[in-house]
Amino acid sequence: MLSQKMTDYLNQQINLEMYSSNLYLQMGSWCAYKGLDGCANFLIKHADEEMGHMRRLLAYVNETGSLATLGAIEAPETSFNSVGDIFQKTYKHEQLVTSKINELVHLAHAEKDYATLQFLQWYIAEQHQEEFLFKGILDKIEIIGTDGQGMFFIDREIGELATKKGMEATTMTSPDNADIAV
Ligand code: OFO
Repeated sequence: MLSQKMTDYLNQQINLEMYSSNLYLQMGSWCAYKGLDGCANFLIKHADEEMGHMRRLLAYVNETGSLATLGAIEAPETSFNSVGDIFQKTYKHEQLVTSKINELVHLAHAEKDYATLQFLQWYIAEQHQEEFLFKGILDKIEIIGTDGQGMFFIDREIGELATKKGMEATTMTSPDNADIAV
């Protein structure tokens, strides 16, 4: 059984994961509008993954006998300066998500809530992968550049990552959670 405080924190995380999904979907929409199909595919696929993160939390809260609740979700920004701007923002956003997961972990420790601590292990590993992924994209943008043909290559590279990321996520998923794998 979850404490009220833990229920509230987990519900806030549900909201943040939904916001993450909307943010990446909006970014994907901007890329599609600009003709950057590789970046659009990657970001829209990533938006789906964030919904998976949300559903995993929602299932856990309800399994404990608490009520998972959906609050209002802040609208994401709609215009961006460049692909570099987008991926700097995704990296920064993932760092924020990591800090929120860490807060949940600290609370679970403080409350000796070992079931939630165990549940959160997946998110700790996932956040490591997410930060690694977005930092890698930023490095590619830095190395290749987005001038002239650079943008064409960046878009292709990021489009290819959409497939690779799916493979990584599959191998990270524990058998217990396979039904909600993302
Ligand atoms: Fe992109 O991270 Fe969710 O948890």
